[in-house]
Amino acid sequence: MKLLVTGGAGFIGSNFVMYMLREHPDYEIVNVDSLTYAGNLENLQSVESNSQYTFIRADITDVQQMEQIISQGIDVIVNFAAESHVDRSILSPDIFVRTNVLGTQVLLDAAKKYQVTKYVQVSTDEVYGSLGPTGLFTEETPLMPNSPYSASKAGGDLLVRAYHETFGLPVNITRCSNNYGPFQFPEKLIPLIISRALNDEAIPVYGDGLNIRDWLYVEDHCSAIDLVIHNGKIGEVYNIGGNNERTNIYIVEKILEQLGKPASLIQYVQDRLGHDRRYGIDPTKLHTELGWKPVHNFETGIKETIQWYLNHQEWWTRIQSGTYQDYVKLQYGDR
Ligand code: NAD
Ligand code: TDX
Repeated sequence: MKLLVTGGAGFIGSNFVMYMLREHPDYEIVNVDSLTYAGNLENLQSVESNSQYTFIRADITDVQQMEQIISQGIDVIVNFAAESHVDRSILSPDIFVRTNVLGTQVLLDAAKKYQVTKYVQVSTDEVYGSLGPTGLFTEETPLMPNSPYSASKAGGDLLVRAYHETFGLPVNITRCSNNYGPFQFPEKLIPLIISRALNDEAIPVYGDGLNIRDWLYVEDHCSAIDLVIHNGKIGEVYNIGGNNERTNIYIVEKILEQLGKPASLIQYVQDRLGHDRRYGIDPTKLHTELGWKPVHNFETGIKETIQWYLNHQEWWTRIQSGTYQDYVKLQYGDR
């Protein structure tokens, strides 16, 4: 199988590339990534010399480049490429619409033109909006996105659905809860807490800290996508989640405790605009139809993740200092 992974230099994409090369050593993987601030080739050092793996720097909104790449015998496309950070979408929604909506449409057109076997859209539980204290998101929950990020992801999802209904494109959409694990960019909550705590910097907690997220270890997300690629019923949506709901303040306190850092680092700050109160995924369909089970438990997963950030301080300090962006400029120019 020849797999096109877009956004494979980001957090989940790079974990997925490594996971697939390990689980399916006979597959060819083409990783297409434009290397925005969030794309980091350092994540993929362990597979750089694997002959089954190729990296191409390209933007998913570039029709010519996407057609050129997809015309080279791609069987399956897995689209991870996206602008992914909610706070950034509040500051600059335009790039979110460009990559997450237009980029998806460009990939869908090329997938249709070159008749791929399957197109998988990696989406998020945030498209369903916010939950009250009870209930869970199922695949039938109406889309009610609240941030420019989630609205742009919902826009992408609706195009994927439409290409299936209108043109019969063989698609799946996956909607996963919050991921954590190695190689997550230090703007996201968990690596932000770890990196700031290690520097004895204040930890900004939005609002009352009681917003709830449903956390899943990144490798469990990868195994779910692997199953969807192979066994997902064409046209279906699959929710992915680990039944691990935690308040933000629980996460902050847990990490500070594990690092032996004082609770006085916690600083309550102004709430995020449009801040969704609670996410919770019902993953029954994935369990019953595809037999998926997460293997990482949250308490051990978070310990391992903290240890990973302790062992890879150079990785995140290079990102924070901008050295990595200097390298990208040097290596690729301003393209
Ligand atoms: P990330 O921001 O770490 O990585 C995104 C990658 O996409 C980067 O490597 C970036 O360079 C690349 N990219 C961005 N714009 C591009 C473009 N126009 N062309 C080519 N490449 C481009 O994001 P992530 O956290 O790894 O998320 C990956 C996917 O999973 C996203 O689609 C996101 O919506 C989805 N998702 C993420 C989470 C989560 O908790 N992080 C949960 C559910 C779903
Ligand atoms: O400094 C912070 N303080 C804080 O209280 C940050 C960065 C976040 N938060 C809160 C906001 C959220 O309630 O923590 C929670 C998690 O925030 P993020 O890490 O920004 O994630 P979230 O907004 O939940 O979105 C993530 O999960 C779903 C990913 O970024 C998305 O790409 C994915 O779709």
